[in-house]
Amino acid sequence: AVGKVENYLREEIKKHGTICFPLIDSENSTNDVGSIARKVEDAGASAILVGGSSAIDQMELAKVVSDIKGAVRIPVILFPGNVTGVSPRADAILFSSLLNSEDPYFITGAQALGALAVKKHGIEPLPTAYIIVGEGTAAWFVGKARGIPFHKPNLAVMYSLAAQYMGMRFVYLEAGSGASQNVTPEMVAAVRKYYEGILIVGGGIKSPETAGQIAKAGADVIVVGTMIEKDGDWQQKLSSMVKAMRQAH
Ligand code: 1GP
Repeated sequence: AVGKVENYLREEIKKHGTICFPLIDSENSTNDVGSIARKVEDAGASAILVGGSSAIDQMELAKVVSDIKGAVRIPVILFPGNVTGVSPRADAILFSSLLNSEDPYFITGAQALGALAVKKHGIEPLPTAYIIVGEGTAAWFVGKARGIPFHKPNLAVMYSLAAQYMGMRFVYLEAGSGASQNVTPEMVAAVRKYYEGILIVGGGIKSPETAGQIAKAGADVIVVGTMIEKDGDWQQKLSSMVKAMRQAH
């Protein structure tokens, strides 16, 4: 069933066209994660993703989630790289299957191991097909993905439509954190034409121009990670990116 967070996200998308999920990495973040969260909320974020591809320290992750929850009103959504990414106080989780992994662990194994913890903590699961595009990033390497070539949008369409037919209400086209190339607007547009769910796009997006193009191509959600905390005026830049996403519609 569709839960509270998902309904809220659907409303936000209806209102703004494309919304932004800044990603806060529980491992690389500074001590004052609360103030960063407040800044991204002020910049216009609709929710905050908390992740880390190797979330080693679950106590640290729990504290990061807790600090963010105490600082903002927007939902905190877990973006786990493994079972260790499940944390009690989050509002929701991108309950993801890495569809183009070559290792069943990342398709159904980790999911089975983590499912009861999600239930126990009352975290809302957002059924997500995680699809990795390109090669050479940490997500690609750790997830043993057979990355979809950037110039083969049809392959992304095939996976996305399969995800829809399997009941997944979210598709996340992921170029990988810090990717030198982002998912192309052409690929986003091709998937948009067929996939009837919430389309998330991320990896290597760090300018208002790119954010605008991807929003225009039909992304519902754009994830921005690496850019946060990068330079002195990142907050200003993030808010320009959010504006560009909204103006694309
Ligand atoms: C990574 O898509 C996200 O999972 C964000 O990527 O860090 O490159 O913004 P960046």
